[in-house]
Amino acid sequence: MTSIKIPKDHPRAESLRIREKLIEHYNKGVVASAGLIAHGRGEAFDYLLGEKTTAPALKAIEAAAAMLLTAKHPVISVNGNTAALVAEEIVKLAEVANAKIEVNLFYRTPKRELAIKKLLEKAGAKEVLGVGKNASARIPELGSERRHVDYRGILIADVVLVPLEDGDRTEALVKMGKKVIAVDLNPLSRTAQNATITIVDNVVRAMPKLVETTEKLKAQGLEKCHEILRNFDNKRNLAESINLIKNRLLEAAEKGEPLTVEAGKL
Ligand code: PTJ
Repeated sequence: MTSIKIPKDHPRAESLRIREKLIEHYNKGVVASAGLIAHGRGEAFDYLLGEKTTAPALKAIEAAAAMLLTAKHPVISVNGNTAALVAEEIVKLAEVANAKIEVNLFYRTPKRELAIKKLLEKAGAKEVLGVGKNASARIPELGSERRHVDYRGILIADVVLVPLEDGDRTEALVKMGKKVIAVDLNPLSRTAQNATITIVDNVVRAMPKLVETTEKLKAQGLEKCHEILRNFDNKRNLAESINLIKNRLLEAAEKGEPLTVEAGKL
């Protein structure tokens, strides 16, 4: 696959840059071919949401930061798309929240595991779990390659952050008694609906905000975190995102105009 030079003044420059990043990392063996398709689905939902971090997403980010800070064994699960798009933010978040980083892939191959580990280490990660023999523990009731987990990571985690997920594992992790924080642009997906906290936002916007919020909240102490968690209701928050999409669609239908989005017109 060839890459293109994106004109700075192109109305979709940012969106095209993200696509190029994914293609580049697909060529390097980090992103799965299906990861490119998954991104396209994400883009469609991002368009419906206005390509910006919405008010419900900000609330979910605050709750996610509180959940990470109050966890005993928080783990950030990393797949191909996430590594390609936000490797540095993953490393920063792991530092601030004192969390482990674990590679967990739907399309698991030893080559991809190593390519993702290398990318995370280049971004500053000192330890990357879930690679090779270390992913020898199993998530019960899960048939996919995602069942392979690290006994020092996801297996013993109480809170798992799963950006860009497929629904099965979220359900399995919740059944194991773990709290799951998902980042998913589709508020209707099984992952979004089953997670403990769902951040309905693009991972490229959500992760830097999550790092920033976790840093701020850490300075405010654990009691503040518990208060935020007591006041957060994931189902209500998801309904707010779905309503936001509904209202934008109704408005566009009434005006007979294209939806307006933050990153320029489609
Ligand atoms: O790297 P691997 O092998 O673990 O494979 C990763 C993919 C993404 C291919 C795999 O997990 C997969 O097939 O995922 P799904 O079932 O297509 O689900 C991906 C979800 O992420 C969809 O609901 C998309 O809307 C959403 N999504 C896509 N891009 C983004 C996103 N959510 C947030 N930010 C994005 N940039």
